[in-house]
Amino acid sequence: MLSMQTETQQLICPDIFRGQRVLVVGMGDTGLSCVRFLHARGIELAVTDSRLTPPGLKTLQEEYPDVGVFVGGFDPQVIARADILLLSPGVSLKTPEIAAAMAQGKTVIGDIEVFARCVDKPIVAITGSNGKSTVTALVGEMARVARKQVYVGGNIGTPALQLVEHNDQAQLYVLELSSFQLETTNTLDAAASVILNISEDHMDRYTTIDEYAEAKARIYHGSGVVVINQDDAFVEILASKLGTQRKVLRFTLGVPKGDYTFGVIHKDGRDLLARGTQALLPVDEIRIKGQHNVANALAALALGTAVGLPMPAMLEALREFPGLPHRTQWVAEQDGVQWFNDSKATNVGAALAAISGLDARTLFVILGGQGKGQDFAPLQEALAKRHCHALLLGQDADRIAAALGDRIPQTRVKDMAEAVNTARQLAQAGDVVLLSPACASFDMFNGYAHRGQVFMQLVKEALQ
Ligand code: UMA
Ligand code: ADP
Repeated sequence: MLSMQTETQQLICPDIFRGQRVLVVGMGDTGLSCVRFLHARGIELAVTDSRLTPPGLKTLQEEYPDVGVFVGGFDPQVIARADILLLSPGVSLKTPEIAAAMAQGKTVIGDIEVFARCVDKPIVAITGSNGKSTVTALVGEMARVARKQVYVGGNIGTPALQLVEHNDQAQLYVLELSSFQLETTNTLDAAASVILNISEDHMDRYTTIDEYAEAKARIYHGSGVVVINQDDAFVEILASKLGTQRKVLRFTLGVPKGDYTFGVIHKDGRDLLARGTQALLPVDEIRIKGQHNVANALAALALGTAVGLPMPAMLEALREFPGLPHRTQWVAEQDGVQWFNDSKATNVGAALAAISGLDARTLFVILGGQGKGQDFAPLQEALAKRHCHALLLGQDADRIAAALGDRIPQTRVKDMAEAVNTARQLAQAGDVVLLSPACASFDMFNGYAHRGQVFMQLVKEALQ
């Protein structure tokens, strides 16, 4: 009986790429999800990765021994045999072999484009330099509280194509989209979309911040509701190019003007989230803390409203959502010193949010790692406004030291253990120790989560 059901179960978009040969480029999580998707539909495919031993290689060879695998570089002859290149987000369109394939007229798309062509349920799409995962998880939570069958994925972790087989029961998809994913997406028509903010990131992949912003602006393609951060001039400029036909909802940390704007109003000495003049929820009842999270909450309310989620369910989710790990996550308190893990702050904009958002007598901030070509000068400005001490580590410690200059007290440390021990010795009651590196972690760790876990473990040991 069960097998009969499986046999008769309809695959979504069974005929996509019928008769065409697809080369999956990249053998990470996205690449594997693409192989699974294509293989289930009987599409002729092969896989390539520039790395010699990409993470998905073993699984691929075990689960799909019939699929051709080409590692250690992109072979033009392998590319020549394909009609379509299904590109993983970690591979830039500027990679010479990929650019050459495009110049020859080959179709180059990403997994989100395939997703967009397949599913027929509303999509909430979220991008921005910072806050994407928080807002994605929050909108997902709001939908769950509203008892919607919701599927959450994309850059937040679960590759989007892993969600498509649920399309029959799905009532809503919530996707976090990176600029990398948006570069290869052409026909997405999200029911609601947002660019949360734009600040420098990935400047090792983009020539200018405008190029990076243009990639993000692709999220607004289509006819759905556009959610705009009124406090971000860059986002306003991008949205102004959309024409006057689109439905727009806005959010601001200021007082909202009109029913189409979410913001903060002040009543009886309290700050309240509001839609226009209508008060919704006291800010201090939102469980995730900091001004940046107030902005995230407002963005989530606007997105949820755009897809018809009931307000009481959305507010309940705001009261309950505890936040995601490694985002300004409270770790410990001892001798009056608070320790926070903000390892997910992989760019300057994110670190600024945590640095400005935490009260402390002296703020000890651990910075450093791979700077991705960013300008670190804004860190000096933010740190100079408060009593602080920077602990610098990793590949770009020298560049950060130069940007902080003599104005900011600083100590160079060789690794995270030394950073934690130094902070332990220097910090006194009323101080805060914050890991908010403003950098990627791959010079010393397997990723931001690994960096955060190592930090939390070291803090635990140091406080014993
Ligand atoms: N790589 C190569 N050669 C290849 C393919 C990849 O060197 O042929 C490198 C990439 O440069 C990158 C790494 O391998 O450094 C991983 O790339 P990938 O495309 O295989 O990544 P996936 O494992 O498929 O994971 C991707 C996202 N990663 C990137 O975009 C780098 C994941 O976001 C996402 O969760 C996943 O798809 C599912 O959608 C992670 C991320 O770091 C969290 N994203 C960046 C960010 O948030 O800043 C954009
Ligand atoms: P993303 O998925 O875009 O990296 P996250 O929600 O994972 O965003 O948060 C990453 C870091 O960015 C957090 O640790 C926090 O310091 C910072 N952050 C979160 N939301 C915002 C925001 N709205 N504006 C600026 N910084 C933010």
